[in-house]
Amino acid sequence: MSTALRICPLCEATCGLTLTLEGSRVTKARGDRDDVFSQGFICPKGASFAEVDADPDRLRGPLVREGDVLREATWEEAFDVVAARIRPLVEEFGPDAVGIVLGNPNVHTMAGALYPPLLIGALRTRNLFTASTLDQMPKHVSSGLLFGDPFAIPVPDLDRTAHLLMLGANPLESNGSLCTAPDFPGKLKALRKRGGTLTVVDPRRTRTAALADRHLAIRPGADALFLAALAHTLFDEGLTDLGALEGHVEGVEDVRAALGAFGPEAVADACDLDADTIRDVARELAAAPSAAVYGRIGSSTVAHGTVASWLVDVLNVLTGNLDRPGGALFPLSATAPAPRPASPGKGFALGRWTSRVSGHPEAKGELPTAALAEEIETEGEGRIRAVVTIAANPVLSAPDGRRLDAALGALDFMVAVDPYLNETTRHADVVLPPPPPSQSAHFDFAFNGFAVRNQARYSPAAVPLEEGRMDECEIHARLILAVSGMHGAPPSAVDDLAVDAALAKAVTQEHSPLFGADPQVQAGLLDGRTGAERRLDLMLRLGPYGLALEDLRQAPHGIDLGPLKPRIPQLLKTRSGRVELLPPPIAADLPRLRAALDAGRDGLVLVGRRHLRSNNSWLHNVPSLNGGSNRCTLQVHPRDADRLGLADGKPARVTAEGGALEVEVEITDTVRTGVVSLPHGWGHDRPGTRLSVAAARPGVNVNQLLDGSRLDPLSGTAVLNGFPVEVAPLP
Ligand SMILES: Nc1nc2c(c(=O)[nH]1)N[C@H]1C(S)=C(S)[C@@H](COP(=O)(O)OP(=O)(O)OC[C@H]3O[C@@H](n4cnc5c(=O)[nH]c(N)nc54)[C@H](O)[C@@H]3O)O[C@H]1N2
Ligand SMILES: Nc1nc2c(c(=O)[nH]1)N[C@H]1C(S)=C(S)[C@@H](COP(=O)(O)OP(=O)(O)OC[C@H]3O[C@@H](n4cnc5c(=O)[nH]c(N)nc54)[C@H](O)[C@@H]3O)O[C@H]1N2
Ligand code: SF4
Ligand SMILES: [Mo]
Repeated sequence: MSTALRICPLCEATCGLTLTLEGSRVTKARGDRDDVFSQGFICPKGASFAEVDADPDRLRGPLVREGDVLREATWEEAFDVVAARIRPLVEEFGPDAVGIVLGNPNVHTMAGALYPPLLIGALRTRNLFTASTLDQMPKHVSSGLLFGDPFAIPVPDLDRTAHLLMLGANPLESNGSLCTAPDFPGKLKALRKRGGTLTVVDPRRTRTAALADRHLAIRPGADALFLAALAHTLFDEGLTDLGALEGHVEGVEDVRAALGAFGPEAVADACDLDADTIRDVARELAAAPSAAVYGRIGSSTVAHGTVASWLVDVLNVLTGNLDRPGGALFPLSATAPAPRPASPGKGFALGRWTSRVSGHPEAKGELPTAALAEEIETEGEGRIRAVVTIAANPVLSAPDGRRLDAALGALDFMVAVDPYLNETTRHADVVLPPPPPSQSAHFDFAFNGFAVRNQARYSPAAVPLEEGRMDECEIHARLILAVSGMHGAPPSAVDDLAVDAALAKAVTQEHSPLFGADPQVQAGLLDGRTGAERRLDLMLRLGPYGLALEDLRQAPHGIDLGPLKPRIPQLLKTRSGRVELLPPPIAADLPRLRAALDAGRDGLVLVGRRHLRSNNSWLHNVPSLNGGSNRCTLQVHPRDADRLGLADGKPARVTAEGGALEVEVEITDTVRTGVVSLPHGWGHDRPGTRLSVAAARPGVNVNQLLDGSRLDPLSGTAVLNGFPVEVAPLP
């Protein structure tokens, strides 16, 4: 028996795990008490790492389609088929004939961080779809517009803040998002213990809300109105104070004018909150010695998601809490490029191109995932004929899965990089399965950039690659070669190109630690057994802390790089070099928000929820994570149940614009009146999958209720929360 350390890849908290190994098998996982960041914290998902890792339904080798059957194949055969089938489509129909679909686990693997940008670069397709337009794209857009950088996302300073106003997030189940913080629950308890206050805005009385000083059960979709009224009150009562940001912000008076129509009385009814409460929240925010406003999924995947995300940071700015300790700060990760001197940047542009069928503007180079099906189905130049999915299950995670299911089935060619044969990958012609996480090295390229403390940790693979397996980095590299006409070249060529490009740039940048160095010599100095390791080593060397891979190897429990520090004005990349508080695209969207004041509010709306033992669509196949209280039920308030004639434990029919489904009712007053809640990621009842546990308790796909037409227009993000439904008992 031995142990190995591994950062948990199952949510954004990135806890350090200590794995128990018997031979090359993981038998147990516990929290690593010496981890510099997570200090031993673990949740039930992390504790089930061994089971997740050893799931017998994980594919062991590639699959290649022969007629209706996906048969086992060698890696050589599989990549031969990819090259032979995709290249002719690109050559005949151009790069846009290939759609790329990237799912959430890409932010939880080294491969997913390092290679998809190269794949996109190699294919040069504009048909890029990711989980971001089902999730956080509104925040990228608001940050791009405010700060000139879509990745400059401030995170609440959980360990030091005196006041946290949290909207549409339930970290006691999700363990946090766009705020990487192991033991988020403990940090909220510590906030209250040191005399701080927590306000939670959520139409459900979640476990997080139960911990709060104040819970506001807002009407779904109304967060932007509520936040606008808070800002309105700050202006109205002379409570704005930019503090150290003074001189670094433009447009404050424009925001005051733009929000004139959104006083507390004006929004109260739409939010279903009283005006005095809204005023109190604004006053407390202004009076707190330090405060952070933080919004997630419930304020993002809604009709006014970008405006709400913008207002979150407008409030942080107006109260002087942006970029100050105890407020909302910008992390600086060890693999971020070394900071350049403060100077105006290029700004952030939206809508540089539009989608072919519905004319949706691109955001951050992406088109709305909700529009993927129509881009496959609709004849004409630029139609998607082949799809590459990597770690994505859009048949369950995106609106109108049935339509997408049919569209994927009608493609000329599809390749999936995925460990499972599931609702989406069952349509692939080639499936390329990565090894389980114990056999992969890990570094959090993405989440360190959203972490509440700067730190760096590296886990080498805990056990060697099993016979017949291929590392996911190599799968990605070979895939890039196969689709770009370089099939057969060594996969290291992909990493070499990336290293050469990064070095060529760095040596010309005065602020780079390698300014003026000889790129060839530097390339020769890189350390690492794999291309991915060498690239990590290079990014660390080019980064702000002067680290190298060897430093991380020497510190297996991680290196603490200290609390977050102010970064304005250095990080701003707007054209003005300042925070641009009222960006024109936001101003142009405010009339739509104003119209929401008069929208009808009768009828039921649906919101989602997450369970501590869930992970979107893909952990339902692990027995200990499926069952108990983790069930796919429709939560209904007792008064609504009475009115509608619904009974606890009995089936109901839910109908909306995208279709209807039948699901068991759970009566609970944790959900407010006028709102029902159904979790996502369920609906494992399609044929042709290999998910024996999930298929036995399939649940229903909530996203079938949507037809893909409801989007936040600025970000192309699907409205997954707060859409109208009808519910009736089933005889
Ligand atoms: N109604 C509703 N819909 C939602 C949401 C909601 O709140 N409500 N949430 C949305 C959000 S926030 C997100 S992020 C999306 C997620 O949407 P997706 O990313 O499409 O879905 P996931 O369920 O995360 O599945 C990802 C896929 O990755 C595979 N996978 C797991 N581990 C690995 C790995 O190591 N490598 C590779 N290559 N593949 C792997 C899984 O088998 C699965 O097929 O769903 C969105 N959909
Ligand atoms: N256990 C578990 N953890 C996860 C995941 C998982 O599936 N399971 N998924 C991971 C992913 S991909 C992500 S993006 C994060 C998401 O992390 P969170 O953002 O914390 O997501 P949720 O737990 O879904 O919490 C969203 C809350 O928003 C509320 N809500 C819905 N509509 C509205 C609204 O209009 N206004 C307001 N104010 N609230 C609203 C819902 O009731 C819900 O409680 O979690 C990650 N962690
Ligand atoms: S909180 Fe997230 S990262 Fe930590 S053990 Fe649980 S699933 Fe893993
Ligand atoms: Mo997500």
